[in-house]
Amino acid sequence: MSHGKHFTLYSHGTGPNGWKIASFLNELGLSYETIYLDLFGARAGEHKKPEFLKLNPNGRIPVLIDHKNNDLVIWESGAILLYLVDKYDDEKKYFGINDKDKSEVLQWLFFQVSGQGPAFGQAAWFNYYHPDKLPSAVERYKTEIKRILGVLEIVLSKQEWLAAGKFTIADLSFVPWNDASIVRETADFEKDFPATYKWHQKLFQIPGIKAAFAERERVIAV
Ligand SMILES: N[C@@H](CCC(=O)N[C@@H](CS)C(=O)NCC(=O)O)C(=O)O
Repeated sequence: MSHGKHFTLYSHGTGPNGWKIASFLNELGLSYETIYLDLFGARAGEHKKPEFLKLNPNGRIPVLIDHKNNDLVIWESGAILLYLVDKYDDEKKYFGINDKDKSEVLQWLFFQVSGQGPAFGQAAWFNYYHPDKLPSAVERYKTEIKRILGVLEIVLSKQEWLAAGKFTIADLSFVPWNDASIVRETADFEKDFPATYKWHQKLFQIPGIKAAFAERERVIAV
C-alpha cells in the first residue's frame, strides 16, 4: 500500500535505526509513507510475523520499499542509505566522489552499524530490559559507549565532519543512537565529549534530520 508515495518505510517510534532513513529521505526530498510496527506493545512482535519476515528475514526495522523500482525491498539501515545515495543522490552530495572520500564515508558508516549501534543497543538492553540485573554487562557496554564517543571525539576535535570534508550519510547515521537516553545516563556528553556534542547539536539543524526528529516526538507522544 503506497498511497501514491515513492517509498514505504517500516519503522518504530523509539527504535533508533528507522530515523536514519526518515532523515535521509527527507533530506533528499523523496516522498514516503511510514508504517510504525509495534515491537514491544500490545500487538508486540509485529516484526516477527510471517508477512514481515517475507520482507526482512531478520525481523527488524528499518525496511524500505521503493515503489518506483519494482517494489524493491531493502533492509539493514546502512544498505538502505547506500541504495538511496546510489540511486537518488546523483551528485553524490551526501557521499564522496574520489576513492579517499568514498572510503572515509564507508569506514564511518560501517563503524556506526557494526560498532556504535550494536554496543549502544546492548547497553540499553542490559540497563533497561534484561530480566536479571547484571552489573558487569551494564558496565561493559557503558564503557563501550564512552570508548566510542571517545573515538568520535578524537576526530571531531580536529575536523567539522567525519568524512569527505562535508556532511554525509556517515554523520547522519550516528544521530539516533547518540541521542538515546542510555547515552545521557552513561556520560556527561557535553562536558566529556565537547566536539562530538557540538557536532551532534549541529546535525539537528540539518533540515531532513530536524524534520525526522520532530516527527519522532509526535509519534512517541501518541
Ligand atoms: N543492523 C540493523 C539493526 C536493526 C535493529 O536492531 N532494529 C531494531 C529497532 S532500532 C529492531 O527492529 N529491534 C527489534 C528486535 O530486536 O526484535 C540496522 O542497522 O538496520
